[in-house]
Amino acid sequence: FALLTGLLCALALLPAVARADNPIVQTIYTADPAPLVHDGRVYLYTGHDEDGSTNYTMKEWRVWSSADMVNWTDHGSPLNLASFGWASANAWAGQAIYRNGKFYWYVPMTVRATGAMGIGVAVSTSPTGPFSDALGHPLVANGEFDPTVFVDDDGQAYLYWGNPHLWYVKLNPDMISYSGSPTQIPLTTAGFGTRPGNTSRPTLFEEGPWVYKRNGLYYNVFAASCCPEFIAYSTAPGPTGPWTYRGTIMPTQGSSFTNHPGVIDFNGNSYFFYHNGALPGGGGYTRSVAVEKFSYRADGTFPTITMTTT
Ligand code: FUB
Repeated sequence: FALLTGLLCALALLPAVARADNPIVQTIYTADPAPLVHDGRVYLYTGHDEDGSTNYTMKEWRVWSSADMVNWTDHGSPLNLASFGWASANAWAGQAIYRNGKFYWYVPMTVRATGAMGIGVAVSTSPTGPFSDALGHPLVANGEFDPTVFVDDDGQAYLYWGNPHLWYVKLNPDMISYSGSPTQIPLTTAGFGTRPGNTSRPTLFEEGPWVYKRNGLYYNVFAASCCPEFIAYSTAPGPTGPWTYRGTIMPTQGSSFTNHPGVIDFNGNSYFFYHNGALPGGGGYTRSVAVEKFSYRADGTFPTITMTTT
């Protein structure tokens, strides 16, 4: 009995480590994966589908991490709506990035004063937090959401976001202010594909951009069409375009009508993160983050990636 008690006490002191295939998180419903590679680990920032209600009950973000893409540590929720005094609801899809010794986490929420979506930025010296509101007000607030952040090789940082439009702004080196005004990226069918039968939104771009650079080519991976969404991508010779539509990465599959991409290279492999409704009770408001290992083709294009659905 003493041995068993000792073992249980020792286990209680360890961080929570879950061994998972897909979905990565099997204890709660999670959505909107945003992976970050830092110092030999993958940090996975997610949203939390809290009660399955059809209006999204999402009040916090969560962090998980792994050194091997198999065993994941649960770091809890180091950021939530209450961290932002100006926000009232909708802790939706964000992304975190490391720069100059700090972690900056860009997250969209409803702005209480206007009832429209805005994007805040939280800061921490640790990838697992605690994070706090860096500004006390939204960084940008034009009613649109789903930020992605990217620092180019020349040190210029960009924040992109949007639904129904696609916006970008150049961030200052402090990562919590910007120069110039938010600018719309033209949503042309050459750049973002053609949405069949929809004249109000002629291109496939719906939401959830994920912008990065690989081998000199700029990628914008995004949730396409609605609904259900699939994941598609465009490429460009520069961070602001001109974008060329390159096709589908992950077709519509499973019981979630949304999907949301995150792409990284880690330890010599490429990984595509997404969400679906694969947990028991899963669906459009009870989602789960998942990941697939993939290889780019020699010319830098994506293969078709299918979901793990069981
Ligand atoms: O999770 C809430 C919203 O659903 C996200 O902001 C979108 O990307 C979609 O996944």
